[in-house]
Amino acid sequence: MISKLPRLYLVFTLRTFIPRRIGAFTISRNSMTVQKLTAMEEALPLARTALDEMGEDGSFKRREASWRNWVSSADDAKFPPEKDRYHLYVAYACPWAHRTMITRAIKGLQDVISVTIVMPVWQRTKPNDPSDHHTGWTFADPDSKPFANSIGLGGPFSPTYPENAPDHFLHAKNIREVYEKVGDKDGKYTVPVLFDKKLRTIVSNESSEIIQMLNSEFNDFASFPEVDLAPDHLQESMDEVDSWIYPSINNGVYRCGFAKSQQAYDKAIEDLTSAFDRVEEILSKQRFITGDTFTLSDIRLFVTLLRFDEVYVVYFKTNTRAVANSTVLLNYCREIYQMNGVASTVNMAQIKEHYYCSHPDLNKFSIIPKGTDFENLLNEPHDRDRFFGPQV
Ligand SMILES: N[C@@H](CCC(=O)N[C@@H](CS)C(=O)NCC(=O)O)C(=O)O
Repeated sequence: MISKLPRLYLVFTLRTFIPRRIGAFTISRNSMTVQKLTAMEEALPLARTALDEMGEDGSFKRREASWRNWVSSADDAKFPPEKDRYHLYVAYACPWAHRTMITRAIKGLQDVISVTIVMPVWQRTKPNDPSDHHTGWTFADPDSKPFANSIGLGGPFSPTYPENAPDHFLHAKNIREVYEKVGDKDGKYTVPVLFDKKLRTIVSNESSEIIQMLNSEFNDFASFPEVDLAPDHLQESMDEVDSWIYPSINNGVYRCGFAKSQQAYDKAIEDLTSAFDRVEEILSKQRFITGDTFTLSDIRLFVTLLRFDEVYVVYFKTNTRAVANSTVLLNYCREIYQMNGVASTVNMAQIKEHYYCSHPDLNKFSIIPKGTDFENLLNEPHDRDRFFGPQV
């Protein structure tokens, strides 16, 4: 049956569980996507990181998340909203995970959905298996010793920080083990993970969907149920801005940083630069990205702008622009940073430690550039009150 499928990328609906690989195809079960593997991908072990996701032209091609269930208050829902049933595994460093932490804070769900924050620097996930070179997110381990990067250089990095915790629930050593304990067959061990403590399984590992669930499905328990970050009347505008901000800015910085050909980088930086200018232009005329209301689309944009100057400009070579050079974008970031609970979700030290120290291919000795303390700029008063509109 598979041999009759068209040769390139295919999308079709699968209702039943299907193993990860059939011939030259990979099937991610819950996203229901079938993709033809490149020869390079076929040679790779099952466990893989984003750095392995390359097109034949050297461009970064992010694979879709594989766990795509929804928390829902529908009568027959498998995952109904409940207090203290769901858990988030996140990293301070990860912009996609950061979306979920900000949404949780702004809705006031801290007492409803528990969180574990993984350690910033990726480590070997099967250190006792010489044939397994996968590196990924690990939990804090107070009994472990300081370590170097995955090729034995840089550091020493601490195996524990006060903000990070061991996995008290599943007792996994790393995020890969969480996926393995629930029978994952996809082999990409990403955060954020929305975990169901009752059914002991992953609900979703797709941040764009988790933030929608946090916004709308937990209002019976939220401290701020009246805050709607995705009002119906703005849905179309949100989809429109997300549709170009995601590929050119959110994922655009990764397309720049993970490019393995000049041509791929040139295309990515051109897209990023023009989208950055477009965002600046929009926000010079209105308070938020879809108008006068703060929405999930602002959260999605903010997490990339927050990391832009300290990380992406240097590490991902996105040096055509800087947020600190834009009065408009700096003030936009200030306003969001100063919203209820948002600053407590930001840990710039861990953001920098993660990026600069987790990919020895890009920074062999894991040197962390000093930077100019971008986060401190965000404590200054903002000027966004010049636009009318409700504040969160
Ligand atoms: N589509 C996912 C992407 C998540 C993602 O790529 N997370 C990165 C951290 S920023 C990760 O965990 N990467 C692990 C890896 O590449 O192995 C989402 O938005 O939730």
